[in-house]
Amino acid sequence: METTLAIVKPDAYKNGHAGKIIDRIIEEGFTIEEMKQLLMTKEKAEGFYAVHKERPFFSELVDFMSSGKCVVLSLKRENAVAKWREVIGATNPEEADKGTVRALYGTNTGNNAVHGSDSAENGIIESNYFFKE
Ligand code: FUP
Repeated sequence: METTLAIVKPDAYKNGHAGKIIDRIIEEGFTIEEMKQLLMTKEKAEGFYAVHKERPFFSELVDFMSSGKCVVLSLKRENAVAKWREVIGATNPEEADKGTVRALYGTNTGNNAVHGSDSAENGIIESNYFFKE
């Protein structure tokens, strides 16, 4: 079993999509190991996206992620990382396949409704970042 971290980002949360996204997670066969709602501080968001700190969109990304409540979930499933990325679709919702979470609920690359880990190793690191404090 693999672990991935999912986040219902502030745009999706604010627009009332958290419940539908959590339903989808369950329908797709994931087990929710941990789940919490939180308002990230800027520091928490900066730490989470530290890999992007030299990128031009970093401060906008940190402002967005700390702009409102999120739901953070640690998920388990066979092939969890690839499966969740398939379910959420491309980073830019306009390029995401029809029916994916980002196509359904995202607005643009910055406001793209959800997060998914990009490797099994990061799935564990990111889950620990929120649930082993
Ligand atoms: P993803 O793995 O699909 O979440 O995408 P990335 O790790 O490449 O990017 C993480 C977040 O940075 C995205 F969810 C949104 C933001 N981002 C931008 O705002 N602009 C960009 O050009 C790329 C990413």
